[in-house]
Amino acid sequence: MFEGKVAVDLRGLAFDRISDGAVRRIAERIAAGERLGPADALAMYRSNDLMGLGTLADAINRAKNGDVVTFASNQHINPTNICTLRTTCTFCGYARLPKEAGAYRYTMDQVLAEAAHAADGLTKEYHIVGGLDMKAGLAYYQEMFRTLKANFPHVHIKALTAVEIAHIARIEKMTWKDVLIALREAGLDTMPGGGAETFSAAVREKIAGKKLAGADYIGVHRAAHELGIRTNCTMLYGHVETLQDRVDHLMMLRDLQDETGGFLAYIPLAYHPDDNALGTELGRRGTSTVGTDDLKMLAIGRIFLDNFKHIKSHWIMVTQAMSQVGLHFGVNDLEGTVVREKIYHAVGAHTPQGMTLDSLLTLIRGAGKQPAERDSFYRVLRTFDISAPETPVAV
Ligand code: V47
Ligand code: SF4
Repeated sequence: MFEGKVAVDLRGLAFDRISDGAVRRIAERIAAGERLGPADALAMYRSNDLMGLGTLADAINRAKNGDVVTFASNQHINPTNICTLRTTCTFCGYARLPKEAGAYRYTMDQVLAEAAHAADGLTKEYHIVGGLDMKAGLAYYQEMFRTLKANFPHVHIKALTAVEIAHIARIEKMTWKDVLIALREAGLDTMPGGGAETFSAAVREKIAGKKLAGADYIGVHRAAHELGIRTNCTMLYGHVETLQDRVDHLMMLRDLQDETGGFLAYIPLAYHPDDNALGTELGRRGTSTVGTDDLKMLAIGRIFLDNFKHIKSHWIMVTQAMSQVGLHFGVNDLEGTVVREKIYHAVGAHTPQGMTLDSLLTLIRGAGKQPAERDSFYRVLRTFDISAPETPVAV
C-alpha cells in the first residue's frame, strides 16, 4: 500500500572510524545486505563506540536522504488536559483531574482562537493531542476537525494518539476502525506517534499502569494503516526501561512497518523528570537523559529500523544543540516551528516554546546540511540555500 523498504548503498562508509568490533561486524553485514536481529540492537545499545554508531547511522541516512534535513511548519494544539489516567501515568506532568486546579477543555472558539496563528499562511499542519477526557468524545473531535477544515482548509490535521483513539472507541462503544473512519471523514489526515512510551508490560506497570498495552498501540496503528491513514511512532526512553526493553520496542515497530509500511517517522522522546511523580520517586531533576544516550537512541533507531525513511529529533525534548548534533547521527527531520507547546513545558523542558523559520534554517545550515520545508507526508515543498556562515552563529 505504501512505499516499501529502502535499499542502502554503503560503499562510501568509513569502516576505520568504527572502533568497536561488534559494531564493525554489524556495519559489514548491513553493507552485505543482511538484516539485523534483536541481538545486534542490544549489542549497539551496549556499545560505547558512539562515533562508530554515528558514522554508520550517518552513512545510512545519507544513502536514504542525502544531505537534506526537513522540517514542517506546524503548530501544536492541546485541547484538553483532563485525563482519566492522571494518577497512573506517573511520568506525565500535563494531565489534570476534571475538578483540579489548572484543568481545562477548550471550546471550539478557543480551539479556533489558538488555530488562528495559521491565518498568516505559514502553518501547514496542526498537531492535536490531549488527555483522555470523558467529555471529549467522538462528537467533540469531529466538530473540532470540521471547524478547523472549514476555516483553514490548507492545514493538514495530524491528530490523536493511538491511546486517544482507543479511549474514544471505549467511551463511544465503537471499534478502533470505526472511530478512525468517522474521524477521517471529519478531517483527520494522519496520526502522531505519542502514547507508545515503552511497550514492555513491566515498564508500563511501573510508569503507566492503566495505559493502552503496547500490543494494542500497535493494533490501533495497524487499523489506521489498513485504512490508508499514515502515522508516526515514538519511544519514551531514559526512565526505568532496560536496554532489552528498548530492543523489544524497536522490534515491534519494525515488524508492523514490514507488515503495512504505514509509519512515516520514528521519534525517540527523552524523558523529563521535573514536575511529575515518577521523577520525584526516582529522585531525579533537570535533564535525566544523557547526551550520549540521546545520540545513541537516534543512531540505533536509524540503523535498526531499516524499513523507515525518516528519523525525527524533537528539539523541544533534547535541546536544539543536541538535535543539531543528531543531524550527524542519522536524523533527517526536525520537529518544526511548533508555535505553542504545553506537554513538555509542564515537565520542566527549558527549551523555547517555538522556533522561527530563521532559527531552524540556522540550526540546519550550521550542521552543513540543506534545509527543506516538507509537507506532512514528507514531500519537499521548498529547499533553502545550504551555505553555512563563515562565522558559526548560535540559534
Ligand atoms: O506519549 C509525556 C511524552 C508524548 C513526558 O508524532 C513525556 O510527530 C518526556 O508523541 N517527559 C507525546 N516525554 C508527544 C509525542 C510527539 C511529539 C512530537 C512529535 C510527534 C509526532 C509526537 O510525550 C507522550 C509521552 O511519551 N511525554 N510526559 C515527560 N515527562
Ligand atoms: Fe493522560 Fe497521556 Fe498524561 Fe497519560 S501521558 S496521564 S494518557 S495525558
